[in-house]
Amino acid sequence: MNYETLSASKEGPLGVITINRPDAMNALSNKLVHELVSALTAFESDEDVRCLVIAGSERAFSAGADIKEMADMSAVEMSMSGHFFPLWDKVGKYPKPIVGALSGFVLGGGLELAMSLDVLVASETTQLGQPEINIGVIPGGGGTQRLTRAVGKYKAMEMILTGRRIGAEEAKGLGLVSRVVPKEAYLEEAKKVASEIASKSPVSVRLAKMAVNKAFEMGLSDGLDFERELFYLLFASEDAKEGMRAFLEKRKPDFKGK
Ligand code: CO8
Repeated sequence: MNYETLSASKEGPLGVITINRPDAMNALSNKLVHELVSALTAFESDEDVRCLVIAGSERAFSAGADIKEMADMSAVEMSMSGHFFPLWDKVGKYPKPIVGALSGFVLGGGLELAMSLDVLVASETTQLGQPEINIGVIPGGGGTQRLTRAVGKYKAMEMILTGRRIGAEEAKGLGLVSRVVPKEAYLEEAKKVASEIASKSPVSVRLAKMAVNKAFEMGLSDGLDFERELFYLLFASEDAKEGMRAFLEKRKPDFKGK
């Protein structure tokens, strides 16, 4: 597929999406989010794609929603099906694992996009923030909820109420990114992590992602029950039998996603 605002390509078992609006700091325009969801949907139905990577450029993963586009919009226009808002939840509910390759500005909707992904690799130049307060709005793509769950109430309040950005190392200390690497290496490192995930059973990866995400929605007791049901369910998969047999036979497993 050809897209205007991003590129999407396959690299072995990886689906790689690169956001590409250099003139606007990769701001998330309506078109961009539609194309992003369309690329995600295409990779979802491609059985060869076992893990995705979403990257921007070295200068900006994304500086958030497109302010030029939003400035004159009405609430009604935003909530209608032609706009990306009704589509947005698909990103956070995506079934396959996604590694975010972060560098430069990761702001507003850009940080909300990152926080909808599963593993975040950041270049040491990364700056993360929710600056919406500076333009008279608030995070609208999940920031008040996901940032609070990721870093706790007080840091989230500070970031959201002041709009202040934090650097990659501070973000790592807060558990907001998984790892920080030099700027030359962030994309390769993200692909390395994605390849490692892609080598596992797609069935157990999918259920593991589902179970971890449920931790944000359920109480502990219900969450533990949910996890146990998924654990039992995996014993119906060929991959679980293969994985355990391969361990006992001292060889690498050959996971088929069945
Ligand atoms: N939207 C549109 N254009 C942008 C955006 C943006 N978010 N960010 C940067 N640009 C444009 C600039 O207007 C400028 O364009 P031009 O050359 O035509 O004037 C170009 O990118 C380069 O930007 P700067 O000249 O400002 O570059 P600097 O290096 O001086 O500054 C910053 C970089 C710090 C990133 C600065 O551009 C900035 O503060 N940008 C705005 C960040 C922001 O406020 N983001 C939040 C937006 S609101 C939001 O995200 C709500 C989320 C709602 C949910 C969305 C779910 C998807």
